[in-house]
Amino acid sequence: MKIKDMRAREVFNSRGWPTIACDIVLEDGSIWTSSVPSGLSCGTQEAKVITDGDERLWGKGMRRAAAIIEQEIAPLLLGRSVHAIDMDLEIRDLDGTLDKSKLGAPSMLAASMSLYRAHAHAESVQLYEFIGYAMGADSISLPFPFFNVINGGLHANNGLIIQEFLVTPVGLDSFTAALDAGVVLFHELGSFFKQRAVSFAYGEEGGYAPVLDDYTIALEMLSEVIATVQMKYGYTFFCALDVAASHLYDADKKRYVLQNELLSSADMVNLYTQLVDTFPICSIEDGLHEEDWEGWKLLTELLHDRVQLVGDDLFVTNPHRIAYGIERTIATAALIKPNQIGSITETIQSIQLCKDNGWGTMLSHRSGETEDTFIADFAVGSNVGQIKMGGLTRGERLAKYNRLVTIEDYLQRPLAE
Ligand code: 2PG
Ligand code: MG
Repeated sequence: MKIKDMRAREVFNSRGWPTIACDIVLEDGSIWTSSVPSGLSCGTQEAKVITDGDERLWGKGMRRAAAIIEQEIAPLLLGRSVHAIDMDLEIRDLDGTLDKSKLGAPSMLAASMSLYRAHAHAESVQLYEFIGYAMGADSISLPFPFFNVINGGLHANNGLIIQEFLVTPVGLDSFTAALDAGVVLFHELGSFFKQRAVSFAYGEEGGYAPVLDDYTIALEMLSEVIATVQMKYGYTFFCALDVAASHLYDADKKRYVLQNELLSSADMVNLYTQLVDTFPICSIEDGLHEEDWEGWKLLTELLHDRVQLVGDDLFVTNPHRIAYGIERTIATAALIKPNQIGSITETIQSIQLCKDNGWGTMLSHRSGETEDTFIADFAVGSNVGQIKMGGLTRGERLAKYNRLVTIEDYLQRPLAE
């Protein structure tokens, strides 16, 4: 089926900052729209974003990015039969840079997502099925969710230096059951904060942002609520952390700054060992700075068989950086964010690389999200295994949880042909 038209426009993300949406119009008149998220605690090696840089909206406008889609990407694709993978790679070649600085990651990714949607439609399959075919998967599966129930770091201004305190239920037989358990824990945690007179707002990712200035206290409270939920409802949870440690590193002092302490990489590894000894932690993301490869090596040596060690800013979904980590046995899993690399096809390659080497993969939203639910389908089709999509408030987060519930329903009760 041929591509008849391609449009793009500036829209706004969950933080009220500009981003872009792209439509692909097929010859049957169907319109396939995608919009891209943006991060706040970004890795420096992420693919580049092109902003307007003029007076409007403090230079953050995305009209230039929209024009790039209409004026540079569209001429390559218009009038041709939609083919997501081939076209994605052609867009990458059109950009021709390593960091996507010519066309910009948002323009390239918005086009890429719409191409996948349009191609799925042309094949008369659901997006998650199409991604499964694109990856040559024998079967597809729902991911294990990690709920970001306490927000800190750059995602909240509450004094907590650790960015994300996540929980994941274990031993449940469906995504819907896991979501149920997450909802129970989320509301029990809210009641707990109210009972203890801990005032809270909601953070950027829809979790609680309690006014606490000590991450140990946050972990103690979370563990207490996990124990209560286990006793009252029979659900078992593990915790996970995204420390986002690049943002704790003071380059002048060459130390990590944690609650007024100055810590070396080895001190940080000691700290994680103590935390893992004390709390039910199963996964730590970005425990160290994105260029602290030596520290990461030590962290991996000491903790690889006790917790999953996830690289986010460290790998930025880039197959070259992931391959470097795999060769040197640094980390045991990669966080996967399509907008860090700028196309769905390259994101698939990164997932594949991890899988081929026995690594874990966790698909991730960004803190500045839109209502787009692409990552829900992507998680299923790519068998990514794990996903984080925020807490259990805010429509842009719940849209993704709800899409996964819908996909699970379609898989359990197939739609009539
Ligand atoms: C992270 C992400 C998503 P941001 O660090 O993992 O949770 O945050 O989108 O702000 O980079
Ligand atoms: Mg992260």
